[in-house]
Amino acid sequence: MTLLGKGSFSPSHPLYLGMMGMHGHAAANHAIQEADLLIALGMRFDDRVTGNPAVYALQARKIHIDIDAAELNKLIPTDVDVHSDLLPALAEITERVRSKRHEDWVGRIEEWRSQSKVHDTLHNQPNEVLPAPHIVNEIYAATRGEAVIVTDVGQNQMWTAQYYATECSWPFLSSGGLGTMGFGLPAAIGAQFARPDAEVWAIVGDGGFQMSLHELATLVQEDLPVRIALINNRCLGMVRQWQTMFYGGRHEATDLWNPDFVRLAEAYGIEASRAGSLGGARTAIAEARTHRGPVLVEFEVARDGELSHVYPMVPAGAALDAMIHQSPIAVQSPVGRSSWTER
Ligand SMILES: Cc1ncc(C[n+]2csc(CCOP(=O)(O)OP(=O)(O)O)c2C)c(N)n1
Repeated sequence: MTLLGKGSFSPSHPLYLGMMGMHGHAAANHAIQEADLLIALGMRFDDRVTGNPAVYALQARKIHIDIDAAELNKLIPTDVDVHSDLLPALAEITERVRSKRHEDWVGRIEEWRSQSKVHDTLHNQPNEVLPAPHIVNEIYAATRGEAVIVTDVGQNQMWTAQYYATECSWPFLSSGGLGTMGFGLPAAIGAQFARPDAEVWAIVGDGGFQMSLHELATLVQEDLPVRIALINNRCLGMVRQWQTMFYGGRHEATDLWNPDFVRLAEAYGIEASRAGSLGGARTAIAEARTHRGPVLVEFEVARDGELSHVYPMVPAGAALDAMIHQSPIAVQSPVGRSSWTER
């Protein structure tokens, strides 16, 4: 699925592959590149999901169904395009096709997936480090996927998309193609108004949070129990990652001076805490869940080094299956493998 498609197909289904694209799951990207048929439902083949369009899914015949006729044959030439709302189109197609099994193909996908660590449960982590994916995993484990998850834009967004396995009836709200930093907190406020009884988490970075943090006042004024998970890497992490990986480490205008977020939240009358270790994060998340008003938890994560990057990554302009994976130096892996490497 695409970033905005999260929540439309259950992650517990055996054919669920996760997210595709630049920071997608390796199995999804490999499957797309090697498929002989792609049925694209309501997606628009943005470069963030295709990688280099010239070498995108070359073996696949492509069927594209979209409600917006302008999207058909815009970026990727298709064999069949259907201008329709998905619901009637899928209902009609389902009537006409017979179900088939493709054991070999599913087996290959299983192999790619078994080599991937994204979505693995976390065990035996050293307590002194706090890789950002673990924060999302802890929120996922605590909420069992039953929360409204809202992200900001940047690394926080990609980690959340990768590690929070959104169940169908639970929305995943994220700013897609517009990529609007500052989206997270106001969108979470809207979500909490819409679902007053739901547990709403805003997972944000320190840069984007500062673009709309004045809305903390709205949280208090309206007594909205939004939980804010602030992943503080003291920089504009996503842009800095590109500077590190593709611009010779020249970090220009991406390091941030930040206020003391805990004291800032407290100044608004919002309960706040800080965590810099896995154990601390787990405790802080558990406490945040029991609090009945708005709450902010600041998670201190690395600004530099391999743990500060989102992996896997398809470099801009590369083929979708030319993913860069974390070099095998990092922390003990979640499931006892020797590294965080995803193949
Ligand atoms: C309003 C706006 N300005 C700039 C960008 C470009 N941009 C995308 S991600 C990013 C960095 C985000 O940093 P932060 O909010 O700290 O999140 P992190 O990537 O560190 O998780 C920037 C500057 C954007 N998407 N929106």
